[in-house]
Amino acid sequence: MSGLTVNLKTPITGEFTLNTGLYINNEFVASAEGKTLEVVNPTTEEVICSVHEATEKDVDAAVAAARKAFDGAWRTATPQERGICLLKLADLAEKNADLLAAVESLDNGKSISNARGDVGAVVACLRYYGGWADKIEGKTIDISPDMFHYTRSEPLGVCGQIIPWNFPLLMLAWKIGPALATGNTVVLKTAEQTPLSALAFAPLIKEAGFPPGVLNIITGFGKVAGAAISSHMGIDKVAFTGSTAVGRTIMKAAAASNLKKVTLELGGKSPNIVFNDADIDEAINWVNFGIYYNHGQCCCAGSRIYVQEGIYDKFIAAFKARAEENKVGDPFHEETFQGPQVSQLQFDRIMSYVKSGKDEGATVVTGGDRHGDKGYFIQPTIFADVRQDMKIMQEEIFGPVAAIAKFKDIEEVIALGNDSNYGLAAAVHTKDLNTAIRVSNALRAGTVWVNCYNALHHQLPFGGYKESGIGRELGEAALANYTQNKSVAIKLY
Ligand code: TXE
Repeated sequence: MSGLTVNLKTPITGEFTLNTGLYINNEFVASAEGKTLEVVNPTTEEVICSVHEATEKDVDAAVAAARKAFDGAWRTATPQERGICLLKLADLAEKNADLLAAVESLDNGKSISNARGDVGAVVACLRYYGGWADKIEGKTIDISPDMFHYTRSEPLGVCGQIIPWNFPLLMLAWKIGPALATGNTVVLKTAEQTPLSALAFAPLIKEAGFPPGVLNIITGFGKVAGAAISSHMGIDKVAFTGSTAVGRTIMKAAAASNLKKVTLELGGKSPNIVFNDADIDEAINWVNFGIYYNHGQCCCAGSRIYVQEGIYDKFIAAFKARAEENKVGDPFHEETFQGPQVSQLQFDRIMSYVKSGKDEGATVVTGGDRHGDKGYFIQPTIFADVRQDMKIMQEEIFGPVAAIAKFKDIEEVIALGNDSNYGLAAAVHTKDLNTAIRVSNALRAGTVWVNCYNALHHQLPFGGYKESGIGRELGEAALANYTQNKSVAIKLY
């Protein structure tokens, strides 16, 4: 493939031209080996276009560009200048919101209303970190009248960032925001399933005033470009969002190469707990949103639903009615809530979990099948009476499949909630403040929501306990992932 652009069309944008090359040094270039990868529309199962596929040589080129920028223009930029670039990037993303959202829906299959929400969150995240750029401070530490001690919060260097397909543009923003605000340079690899929104975003980087090489975006496969990033000797830090299995591989590669710093945001199997005294209509809305938002493709999806015995039957009947109202279909229809799953592979994985739920004897309350006969659509599915040892209660399904079980009391549900290798998120629905606080404190999860779900915000740290990850995204906490402390000790004469 020699071309570096393709003409595409969506119902929102009409025809537009998209760059398909690798974005290195503020320009689109062809992959060194001329390889490409096909991008499939999950709604139609048809190929949208091909984009350039980065291999090891391209990773080397991107790392060289990022290193040059780190040692040069980005190092000499003032913190305020870094912040201004990020703020401009946020403005440009906002200006191009329709295009970015439409490309996201086309490529990922998420409903256009969700895609617009994602772009809004991208803008907010970039602005937030733009504001942080000139507030990264050190300390003076008084030890002796004959010495002067201070610390500096310095960038790590060249950061490799590997992101998944469930929130392609939002994960990009979560990753680049804190990295660039703190003075690092970046080589970011998109997921092979969903490279297009990052390609639509990339030209904004130069327009925002970032010097060449500060932010490089490459498209490619995990086992090739992703592996080259995690084992690269010229990369100082790798940040990853994706499966726990690949997270382990990346950590091993980091250890075996140059001991680059590692942060991981991995899978989850988050408990969503509904007590007898909860406002049942509210709880059902949040439980529905917790599991079916983004088609269940959320690391923090509330996929284990524990309902107290006094309201169990009533809850299941009402939740069934609510889930059946979710509009499944064409992501470009304004009223659509749930589009297709991202790929054939994910569709097959989810359907095999649905089969296992049926085989292990859980009760199908609704759904349990594909939706329609074209595209990777799956019916919103509810399993009730799910035993704790069933696969669908233990493993991350990453699809629109809810597993529900009954519990008696607070001690039992805390034990059930914590009975998982994961610890990303959890939620509690109750009107009793004591119950809410006791359960929130006892659950081993990085985030707990009370009487709501998926209430993420760029100001709040987000990340996992246990096998759900290392480090925190968002908020002030994410800055620590991208800085290192230097102590300077000065002898006074
Ligand atoms: O993820 P992968 P997959 C979970 C979810 C899902 C499962 C599998 O349960 O069903 O993972 O999804 C890159 N070295 N999550 O297979 O493979 C890859 O190119 C370096 C949770 O799609 O982890 C992509 O950019 N990189 C999740 C990214 O890793 C590698 C989001 C994610 O892909 C690599 C997505 C390698 N050896 C899936 N292999 C969340 N936490 O939100 C792959 N990659």
